[in-house]
Amino acid sequence: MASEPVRANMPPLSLHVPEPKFRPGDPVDFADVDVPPAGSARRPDTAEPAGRFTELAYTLVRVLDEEGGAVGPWDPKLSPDRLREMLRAMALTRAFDERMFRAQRQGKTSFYMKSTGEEAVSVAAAFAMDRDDMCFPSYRQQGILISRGYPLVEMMNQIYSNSGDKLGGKQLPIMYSAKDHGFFSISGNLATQYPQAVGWAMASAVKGDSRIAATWCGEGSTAEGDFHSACTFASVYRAPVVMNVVNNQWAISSFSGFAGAEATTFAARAVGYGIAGLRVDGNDALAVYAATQWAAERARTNQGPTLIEHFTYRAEGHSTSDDPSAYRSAGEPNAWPLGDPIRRLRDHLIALGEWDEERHERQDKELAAHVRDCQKEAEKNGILGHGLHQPLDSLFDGVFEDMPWHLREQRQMMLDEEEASGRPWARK
Ligand SMILES: Cc1ncc(C[n+]2csc(CCOP(=O)(O)OP(=O)(O)O)c2C)c(N)n1
Ligand SMILES: [Mg+2]
Repeated sequence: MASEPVRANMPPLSLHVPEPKFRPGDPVDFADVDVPPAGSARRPDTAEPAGRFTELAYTLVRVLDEEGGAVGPWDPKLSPDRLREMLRAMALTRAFDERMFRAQRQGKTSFYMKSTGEEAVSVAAAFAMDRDDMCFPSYRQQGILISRGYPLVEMMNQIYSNSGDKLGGKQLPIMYSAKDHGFFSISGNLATQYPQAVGWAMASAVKGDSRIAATWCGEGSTAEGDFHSACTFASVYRAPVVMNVVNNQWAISSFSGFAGAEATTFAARAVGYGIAGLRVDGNDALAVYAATQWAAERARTNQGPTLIEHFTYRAEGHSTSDDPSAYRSAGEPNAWPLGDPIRRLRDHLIALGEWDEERHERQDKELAAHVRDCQKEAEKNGILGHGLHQPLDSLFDGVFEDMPWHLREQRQMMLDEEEASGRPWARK
């Protein structure tokens, strides 16, 4: 019910409710997306005060140009071997995603999340950081684990929650945890990894260690309070941390406007906190590598945190539970002006004379076969709903060092009921 206006001579107040530009069926034109030329952003010294390069929060650091060249001051000048390794890790991430997506459709797991189109964001960052730096990822940075050589079979065991799952079937599929690979347990609660990463980085400094932390969240997650408290702590104590915002334009069915993208960039959040801010072409593996390397050096030399916005596009659904055709135009993924990260790195290597299409195709086939072999191996430990689960009484393990009496009681009740029901999986 509308209330009586207090000031009859004033227009009524109203709110701006963001609306995405394109909905299902709309033709897509991204002409108003500002894409500055590759090589045009300046590269400040890593010791420069953040306030001196605020323009870098509003442009795009880009290295790969439209002809497959690598240009400008951010070119990390990687060897062809290193470029090929990075290309392989990105292609392997995509092959893994394809296979696991299909496994979900075949009913072998309840859930999967792809990172299609965003492989550069995780893989190039993993290549630029040191192996012992600690990563606090969101659920879309499987490329870090893959780049660090974590066994695919272990990832699959977790996805299947089978008897080989090191996490004991206690985590949602894809929420890996691999301490020995510097990969912090993924949490489903958005942005919790941000304060955790800053806290870990502060602890590393307090202990006089030289390891830094890095964290990732989606652009939608920057609307969470945790993102902002993490930025405050990181800024105040100059924590040695690299904070990444993966702006893939969508947060399930909410477009980036609901997290503030209509008014400013996500990298510009850094300006208000007095943190170094970089806005990077997230589909340009060399730009992601260079920005991460720059931010890591800044952190390691006690110059403080960096907030990096990776401007990219979520090429497919949010997860296997999502259907993007219900809320966005099918034309968007192909019209996205920053292209595909794997194709762009491939074209660069081809332009250098260090790769060719035939080798690329052969590699794709090899990787698909490798993933298939790993899948067969993992399925020996079981899939969703087909025996070979974690023992039922392990449900209560791994939480308390000494199980409290009431949990011991509950555990016994469960086992007694299972025994009485005669269900086969009551037995180990
Ligand atoms: C605190 C919290 N709120 C809501 C959700 C439900 N949720 C899961 S993913 C997601 C979208 C996140 O989007 P974004 O941060 O842009 O990351 P992206 O999925 O695009 O990588 C939402 C709303 C959640 N998991 N946690
Ligand atoms: Mg998003």
